Amino acid sequence: MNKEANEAMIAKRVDKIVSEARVLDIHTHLYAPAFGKLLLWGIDELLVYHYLLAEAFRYFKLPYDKFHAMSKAEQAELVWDELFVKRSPVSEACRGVITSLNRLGLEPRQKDLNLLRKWFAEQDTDEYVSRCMELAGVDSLCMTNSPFDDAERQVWDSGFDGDGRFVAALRIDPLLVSWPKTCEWLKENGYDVEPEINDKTAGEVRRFLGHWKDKMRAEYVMVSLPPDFEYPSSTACSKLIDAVVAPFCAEHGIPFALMIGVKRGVNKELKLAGDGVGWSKLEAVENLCGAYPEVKFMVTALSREVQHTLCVVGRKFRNLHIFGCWWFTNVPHLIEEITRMRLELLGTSFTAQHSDARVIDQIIYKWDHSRSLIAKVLADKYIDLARAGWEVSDEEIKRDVTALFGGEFKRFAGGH
Ligand code: HDL
Ligand code: ZN
Repeated sequence: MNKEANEAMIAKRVDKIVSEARVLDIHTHLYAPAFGKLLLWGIDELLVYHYLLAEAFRYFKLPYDKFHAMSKAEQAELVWDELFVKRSPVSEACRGVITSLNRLGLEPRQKDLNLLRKWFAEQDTDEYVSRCMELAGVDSLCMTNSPFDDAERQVWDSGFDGDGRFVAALRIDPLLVSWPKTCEWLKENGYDVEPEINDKTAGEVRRFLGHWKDKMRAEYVMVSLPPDFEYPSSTACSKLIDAVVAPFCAEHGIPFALMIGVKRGVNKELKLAGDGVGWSKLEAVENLCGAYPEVKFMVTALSREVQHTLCVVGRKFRNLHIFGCWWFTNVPHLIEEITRMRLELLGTSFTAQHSDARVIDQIIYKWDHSRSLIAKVLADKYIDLARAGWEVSDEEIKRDVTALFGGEFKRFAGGH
């Protein structure tokens, strides 16, 4: 077979293997069906996703609070009109809605949303969740579980039959980024803490983490941090990492995930859609990984500009697992750029993507779009290998893709 034909064949093989690969989605905002209304799905939820609201508000003239006072169906109509009827849905979040509808067998160019609503209303929740996971090729996914969320805490306190496909992740942002306020909250919830982070307080906060880790059977602890996150520093965040989170994760052998670079509330009028990005220093990650070689750190960064630095830090510390193209980097040209950079600097020792889905139907598009990009980059790398004299087998491609789609995370988190 000549060189061109062989390389075309490699790309074809990679495409097939990647499209069929099973996924562990290691970060989402989805909930198991037992969480009831907390699990979001259907056309209105797809259209009022905060990614689309940010884009639609660029055309809206109405006051923010007037929009927020509307029903989800009314909001969805306005979003559909501005982003899908008046203009081509070329943005990643808009194209995502089209991909998901299309893969579900629905006509995306449906002018009448009520016909789509009628179809979604006829779906059985459990069956629909399974269908979305099957279409997305997602075997299991990690939720984002916050004991600070009243609605969610009620579900945990009332108890429910777990669904093995939905893995818990203990989210602790209020603890680390709003300590004085959270110290009060902990006191009101039965923990003998005080603002000074002394041994007694640290012990009580570790007890709080232990209670929720056990109740949720959480597989890792997660926090999102601002661009100016510094470690070590005199902040409560830094002191709580030292006194509470790092020793807790070391003791329980579970990873500590840091999502770095989010500027919360850049435009508070946009609510969930109002967060922005800042260039984040990564010395904090170097210092953490170096200070706690026994702790497993997972890190993703929000700004494009620091992705290369993050890869280099990953080369320095084997207790650092880099994951996903988070939020504003979850767009085709950056997924391709970041995945290529990571393969070239880290081999397959990272998790290529997570969906960050908030609406279960989204996992269909988020994984469809990412698979085709990851396949393209992987094919390039295998073709480079072939040109260097190394032909990969289908088994080896499957092994590598399994690693990138959750297998490497399992190895890293499991410690084996
Ligand atoms: O902090 C996070 O986990 C982020 O992913 C935010 O939830 C953000 O709103 C989001 O959904 N990004 O995709
Ligand atoms: Zn998220």
